[in-house]
Amino acid sequence: MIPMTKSPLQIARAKYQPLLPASLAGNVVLKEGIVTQSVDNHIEINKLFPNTYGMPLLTFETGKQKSYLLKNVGVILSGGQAPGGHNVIAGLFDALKKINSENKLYGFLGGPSGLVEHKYIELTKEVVADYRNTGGFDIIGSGRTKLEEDWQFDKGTEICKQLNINAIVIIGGDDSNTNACILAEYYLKKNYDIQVIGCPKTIDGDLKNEMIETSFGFDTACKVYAELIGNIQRDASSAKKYWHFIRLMGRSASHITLECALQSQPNICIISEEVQAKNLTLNDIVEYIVKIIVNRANFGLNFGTVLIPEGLIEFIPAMKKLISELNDLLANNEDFNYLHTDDEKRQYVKGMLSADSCQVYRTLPKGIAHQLTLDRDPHGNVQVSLIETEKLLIEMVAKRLAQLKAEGQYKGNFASINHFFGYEGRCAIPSNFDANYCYSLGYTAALLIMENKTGYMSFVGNLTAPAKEWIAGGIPFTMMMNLERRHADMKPVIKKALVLLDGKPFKYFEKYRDSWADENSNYIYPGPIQYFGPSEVCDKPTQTLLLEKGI
Ligand code: FBP
Repeated sequence: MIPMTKSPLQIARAKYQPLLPASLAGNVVLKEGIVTQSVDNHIEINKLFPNTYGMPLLTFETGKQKSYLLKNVGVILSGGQAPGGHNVIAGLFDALKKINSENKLYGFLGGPSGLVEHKYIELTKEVVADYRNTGGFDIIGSGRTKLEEDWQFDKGTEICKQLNINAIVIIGGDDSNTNACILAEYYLKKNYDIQVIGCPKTIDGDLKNEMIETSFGFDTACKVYAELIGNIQRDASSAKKYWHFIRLMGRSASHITLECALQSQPNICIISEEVQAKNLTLNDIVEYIVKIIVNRANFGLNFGTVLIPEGLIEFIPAMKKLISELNDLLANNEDFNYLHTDDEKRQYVKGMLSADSCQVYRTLPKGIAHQLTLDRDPHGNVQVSLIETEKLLIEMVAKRLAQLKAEGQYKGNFASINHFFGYEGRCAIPSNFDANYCYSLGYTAALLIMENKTGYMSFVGNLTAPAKEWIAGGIPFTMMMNLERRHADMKPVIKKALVLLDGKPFKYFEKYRDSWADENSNYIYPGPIQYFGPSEVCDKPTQTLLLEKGI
């Protein structure tokens, strides 16, 4: 047998031609829509972005043939991996080359730092060919360097001038597109003639708004996690002896957890935004979980599934206050970094916190307290993926069940297994939805560049319809901005979209969750993503998107 270099699916998938909206298939004309304003803090955002504030919405429609100037473009993958990034690059490349084969695409290596450090490759037909319809960001790599200082922008300008780059495409989440907005404004202010276009990436699903229906990667990642949850549910109801506590990636927002719950119907699912709105404590959450475990045990069912969003800890009001104090403390205190042992750090932190927060900090298991003081990411966020909330909950639930057992109120057996799903889904082979969506986003980005636009995010909408009926255009970055507290200061940022408690996806979950929790359960087993086969199996968008659209 000849050793394999690619799996049969990789080979078959490489031949897949992603679908484009019909309006982009031939020549296009750009239509300007209504002028825009920021989601909040209009006066402040307008003042900070005088050159890019208030630009109109843009859409592409079928048009007449038109000639465009020759352009070289640089592309950056920024932040965490999300399935489909390679297809954004493929769409961008194909559109540039279709318009003029002399147009060039450069990829900056290792994320935004590639621009500053002048590390790049030219993306040729041969390079791109190997990555079409594949997961991962390995074509050029990614990184989390924050582009925010003038010297970084100027280093970027140098390399753009050297390579005759007219435009930069930044493929990233809310923080990276915030940086893209600042960069676009800077280049206009300086008359540098370098355009900046963004693409909405993140598995977290929190880069969405009135116009951006979803970020790319959310569809594939959720489908991968939901498959795994379904498999665990089959195992749980076969073995009948374990409670599985499953933490799901997603940083702050609970979109991934909610979507996975809608796809798999677990016994218990915690939504951070609800915890915050109801002002719940950690003990309230534990009591809620315990009640369901005790009830199922009364029916002889000592097994089940619990979904926990990775950002939960930051949404419990007392914990939020503690984390916010820790953020300020870590941002402004060099001394902390010179302490060596965990105990020294613990003592130091206790001495700096307010009385309330210190009390909360003391009651946390040492491991979790330590995890809360680990380095922030370059955007000042707690690295929630490193905080093992599922283990914290297991520990607290087990303790409470032991108490109830001693009091004769719980007759079951509690054996638990913890899981964390995040990295398993971020580089999966993109679903048909993400493969098509990403290709269209990249293609649209190229057209925005050809139309000399800057300060825009590439936009593809009407996503629950077949791809041919999708619409494409551009949304001004400034339309998505507001002021938020970062690193102890108020900063202009793209507003993160959290789960809306009056939104249709949450309402649906709220209506059915009790019936999923009781002795009858109602597990669903989504199975693996299918790439070839009937459309209702292969092309279905997320439940979140379907419910939001009232479908
Ligand atoms: P982005 O916001 O950059 O898309 O990253 C998403 C994410 O996967 C989060 O869900 C997670 O908390 C974080 O990245 C993990 O970061 P890292 O890749 O640095 O471990």
